[in-house]
Amino acid sequence: MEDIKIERIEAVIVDLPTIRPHHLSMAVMRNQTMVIVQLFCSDGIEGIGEATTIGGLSYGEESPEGMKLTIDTYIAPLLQGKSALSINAIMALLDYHIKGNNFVKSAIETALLDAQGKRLGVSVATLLGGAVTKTLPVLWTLASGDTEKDIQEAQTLLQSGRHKAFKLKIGRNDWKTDVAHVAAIKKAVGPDVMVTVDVNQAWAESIAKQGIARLQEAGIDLIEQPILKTNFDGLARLTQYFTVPIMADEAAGTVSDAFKLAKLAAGSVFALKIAKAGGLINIQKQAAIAQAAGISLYGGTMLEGTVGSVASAHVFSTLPKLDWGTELFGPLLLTDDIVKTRLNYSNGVMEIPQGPGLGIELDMQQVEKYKRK
Ligand code: MUC
Ligand code: MG
Repeated sequence: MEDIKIERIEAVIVDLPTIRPHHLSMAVMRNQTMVIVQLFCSDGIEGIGEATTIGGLSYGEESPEGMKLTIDTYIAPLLQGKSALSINAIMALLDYHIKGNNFVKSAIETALLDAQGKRLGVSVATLLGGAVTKTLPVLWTLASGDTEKDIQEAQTLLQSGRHKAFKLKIGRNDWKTDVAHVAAIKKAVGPDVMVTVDVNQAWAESIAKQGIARLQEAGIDLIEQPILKTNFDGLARLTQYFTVPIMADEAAGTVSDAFKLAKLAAGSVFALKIAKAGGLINIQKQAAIAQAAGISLYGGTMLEGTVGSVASAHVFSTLPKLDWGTELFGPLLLTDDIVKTRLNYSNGVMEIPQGPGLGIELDMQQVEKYKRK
């Protein structure tokens, strides 16, 4: 194949309202801000990607505004004129010149994979070795900030069959109040519905020991990131102490984090997210580490819109064992979308688009409508 160059890269900030406020320990979201990347190649093919975080700078170390600036100022000039055909070479070049900034790197890698898939007429999952499934289980996060509203939301979703499992976000209140909130929801949905809890680092280790004991008693299936992400030893202690599985989310950022956690047996499950890992290829590396260490996997989200969720879905679909399913519900939390065809969610699963590349197309009128001016 003759060489094909990257001609230009454009990044826009898109703000979409959420269907209701989404309460996390560190922020309340009323809209979601996505950085949408378009990568134009010399053969006329365009790849798309998404860099999204949660609550400005309250979750990750990259803000939407900073991500756009990084792309415009550093990445676009660096990649202009480079070959679009070796994604590994481009990612190595980015790692050499740009430290960190994994959310942005994930968006660029996604756009390169999308373009390459379109060029070769195959899906991103095929480029990554091939999918083992065309659908993925997707849970829903109850985080309205109100116990009764959460119970109603759960019941409506169970009745419609769209979701069969839930994740609860806690850590904003006194731990006993939070545990009572979780226990009430678990009791309402019953023993057959999987309920997991994400503390988003809010507990000290001593509180976590008391809180997790109560959550375990209440029948909660999985505890996500109870303590500070840097406390790997504490996560190992909790993992060993409790029967209920403990999941590393914020702690399991990069490939190297996954290796260190696996060495310490800190966490019995890893939440994989393309943004934290710096791309889809690194997800497969993290998954290999987890698999070798006997750690289970969960397909996480940075609450991306459709572009980022589909990119995540493609790589998650290549993993032979995703014991805890996924939380790729981001597009459903938004009132509108910026792609031509919205994703299909029903019967507890999402359908992964099967066309070339990501298998989705931006609706430029919608992008224009929600683009930050
Ligand atoms: C997180 O920490 O897991 C994922 C789902 C959700 O509601 O929040 C995110 C962030
Ligand atoms: Mg989490």
